[in-house]
Parts: sequence; C-alpha cells; structure tokens
Amino acid sequence: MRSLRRLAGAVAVAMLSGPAFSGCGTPAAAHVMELPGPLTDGHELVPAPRSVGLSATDSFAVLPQTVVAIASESDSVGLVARHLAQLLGRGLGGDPLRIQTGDGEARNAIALRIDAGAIPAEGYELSIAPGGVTISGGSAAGLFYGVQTLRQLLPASLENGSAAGRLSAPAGRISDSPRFEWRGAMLDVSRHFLPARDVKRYIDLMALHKLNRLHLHLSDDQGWRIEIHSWPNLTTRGGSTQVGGGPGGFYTQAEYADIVRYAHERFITVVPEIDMPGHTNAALASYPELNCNDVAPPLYTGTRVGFSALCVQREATYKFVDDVVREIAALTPGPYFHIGGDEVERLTAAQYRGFIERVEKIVHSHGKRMIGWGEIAPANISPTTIVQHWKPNANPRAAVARGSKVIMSPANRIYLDMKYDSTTRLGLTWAGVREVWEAYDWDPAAFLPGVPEESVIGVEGPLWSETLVTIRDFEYLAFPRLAAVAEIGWTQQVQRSWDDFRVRLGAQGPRWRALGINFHRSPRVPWK
Ligand code: TNX
Repeated sequence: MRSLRRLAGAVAVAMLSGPAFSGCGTPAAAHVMELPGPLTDGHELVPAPRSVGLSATDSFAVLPQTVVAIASESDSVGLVARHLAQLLGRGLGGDPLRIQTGDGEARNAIALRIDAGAIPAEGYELSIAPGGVTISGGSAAGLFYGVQTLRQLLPASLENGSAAGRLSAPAGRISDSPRFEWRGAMLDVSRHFLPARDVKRYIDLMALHKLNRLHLHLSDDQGWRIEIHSWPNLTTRGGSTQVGGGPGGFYTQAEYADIVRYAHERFITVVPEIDMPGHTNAALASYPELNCNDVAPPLYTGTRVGFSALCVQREATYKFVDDVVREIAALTPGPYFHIGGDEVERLTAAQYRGFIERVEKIVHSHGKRMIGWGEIAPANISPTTIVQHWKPNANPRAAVARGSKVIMSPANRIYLDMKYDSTTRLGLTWAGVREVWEAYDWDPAAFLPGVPEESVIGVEGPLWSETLVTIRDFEYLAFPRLAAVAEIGWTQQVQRSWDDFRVRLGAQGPRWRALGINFHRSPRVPWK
C-alpha cells in the first residue's frame, strides 16, 4: 500500500511539476522536502489528497498585504474569499486580508476561481508558487476544500495568531476530489443538550477535515431539542431534562436556523433527525394524546432504549408527525430528513412497517428525501430513501436490492461514543472498545456483503451522548477518530494505509492544540 502511494505521488509530481516549481528536483527529492517531521509522501494533510507534488525549496509567504483575488464578491465564491481572508488575517494576528475583485492582475495574491468544466464538483486544484497562489474549484464547495488544504499547509500557529508575520506554505500543486459524497458526523444533542455555540465549534472542526454533513439527533426518550410552534409542550416539557436529570435545553427555531446557516457557510448540510416511532418518551410525556392510553408517562432520565413508541394506530399521531416534519423541513434547506426508526420493541413488525411507509409519504410531501437507521430496510421504502447502517450483524441489503443507498456507520468501527480502551473515562462499550486504528482500517465498500461501492453514499461517525456533558467531552471521543472518518470518506481506498495515516495524524497535534481541541493521545500515533 505504501509503495503504491509513493508511486502515485511520484507520478503526480512528474506530471504536475512545471516551470513555476523550479525548486522541484527529482520526484524522490520532492518527497523529501524541508517539511518538518517524518516523511509522509511529502505532506501532512488529513484527509490525504489524490495527488500532491510539493517543492523542497520554494514557498509562498502570506503577508498582511497579501490579497484574496476573486472575479466578483456577490456569489458563494465571495463567501469562501471572506472565510480565507479572515482565517489568514487572524493567523497574522490582525485584520482580514483585503479582497480584490475584478479581472486585473494581482501581485502576491491568492486567486480563487471556479472551473466547473474541468474539475469535479467538490474537487479543487491548488497551485502554490512563490509569486502567488491559485485555487480553482469545481464549485464553491471545491474552493472551500482547497482553502482547507492551503490552511493545513500553513503552520499550526495560523490557528491562534501566534506566528505574526511568519506564515508560509511550500510551493507545489495539489489536485484533489473526494471519494464519497456523504462525509458525515452526528451529534446526539438529546441525551445531553449542546448549546448552539458548541455545535458551531464542532462544525468548525468538521470543516477543517472536509466533512460535509452534520446529522443532528434532535429528539430521543430523554429530550426534545427543537422548538415546534404547533406543539409547544415538546420543548417546554419534553426539553426540560436530560440523562441524569440535569436542566436539558432546546434550540428555538431561530437558533436552529442560525446553526443551519453557519454550517451552510462552511459547505456543511444539516440533516435533522426526529427519531420515531421509538425513542419518543420526551414527546409522549409532553402530549397524552400521543399515547394509546391517553396517559402521558413521566419524563425519562435513564439510558435504557426500546421501551417507548408512538401510538401508530391513531390518526393524531400522523398529524403530529406531519406538523413536526413540516416545521423542521421549512427551516432546513438541505434535501434530507432523518426519521430514526431504530430499536422499536413495542410494535409488531407489521405495525412498524406500516408506520415507516406512511411517514415516508409525509417526508416526501414536504419535499425531503428520507433517511432512517438500518431497521427500516425491510419496509417497502422508495429507492430514494437512504439507509444508515449501524448495527453489527444487520445487513440493509434488502433495501439496497431495491435501489437504496447506504450511509456506513458501523458501530463496531466508527461509533465515536465507544471507549478507546478499557481505561477511557467517557463512553460506552457495547460495540467494543475502539482505538483510532480500528476506526480507520476498513473499507466502506467491502464491509457488508451485498452492499458494493456504488450503493455506498458515504460514511458518518455518530457521537451518542449518554456519558457526555460538555463540548470537551464530545471532543475527546471525537478526536482523533473523527479525522479517520474524514479520511475514509474523502481519500481513495488505494491511497489509504494506517502506517501512512498515523504519521499524518500525529502531525495534526500542534494544530489541534492551537485550536484548543481536547483530543485523545492515541498510542501508536507519533504525536508532534
Ligand atoms: C444505539 S445507534 C442507539 C442509540 C444509542 C447508541 C449508544 C442507534 C440507531 N441507536 O440510541 O445512543 O446505541 O451507542
């Protein structure tokens, strides 16, 4: 694997090195370069790009007078330009860099442009020369990913402005695009509530590694976390507690919309989940009429699963689902709505299937594409519905055979809430204890019989919060494993190997420290 990567890298350098990179020697020399630390095909990027050729000698220096050059500020390219100008300005310890619009030549500029014809939609080409940088994106999202790569080529001190005036990136060329369209992370904000500012921080950390889907688990037995105008008790009562009995919390619709906007500006699509028909105690406790016996159960602050279910034989239940999906869909520009569907023990198989099939129609009537956990696979769902695989020994192939795509979140690999080892203070162990190499070293397209590459839409790392209270707790279980999820989602399988990844992962240490991330120092990783 490693030699394959080296070969691919060498070919890339040979193909890409041009007059701008007079410092490039032979391909072997280009790999050696003067980047600090152990060799990793000449770069320390996570996720690894498709092809990289970096100069051993030449570099581009970012100065306070460096400009970000774009054709026009009006569109989403302007958004990326402002993001870059702020990132670099802050890194230099000052104001955002100046943004220059128009076609004129700019000296000492970082030029951003769209080249939709030649470059895949989420792809980019980054070319760095001593006199200037150009990032071409297949779309604004591709440009944004090119910006994240440039960021990782600059010193970690960029992240906290501690290297005023000394930011430089090696000259070279990178050509890149992702393997999968779905590169996701899930936050369980139900078992323990995370305020909007913490969700935004998680979004920032996702963006650094080119993740593009934030799945928010907004309801469960222990808490309902999003305001629904037509059913106000869901939050006033259902949102009033959490695991262990703390104060809970919820997002107003304005706060949720603000999270969605913040994610969108980082090219991350928010995927709202309302878990049903099970995992619904918070809703059942808020409205007696959702219960078959018209009696609202008490609020629940434990961690058992499977005991709750909506009254699926009542029409009122479907009015409830319709109202909730309608209000959330109206706040969510992304195309997806996740209906949960997991771990229902209180219904017959026929009742469960009937419910899922009817709810799918409701989701479609509000213009959204349905997603559900693996349990929905046997129902007669549309081929547009996406199944999220999680449970060991449960194969969604029935849905795959009917055309559905699968998000791969196998609990025994990338459930980020599993402990790293038996000594980890936070987390659970039901799917095993998982160090970062186990989270990294598998191929989503070769994991489940009957679920080939073309049926896999991507990967997602869920982070369940039974044991997590503060954002620092969430970070500790997510990092470094979330970076493994990001590379599984982005990097071609032939380019991936643990031996190579561990070195690049170790190189993230200074940047993660500069960002204040509370990360687990996994053994076998040469942390810098
Ligand atoms: C299983 S994953 C669950 C969650 C728990 C999680 C803990 C899934 C669809 N259901 O309700 O929080 O395990 O790891």
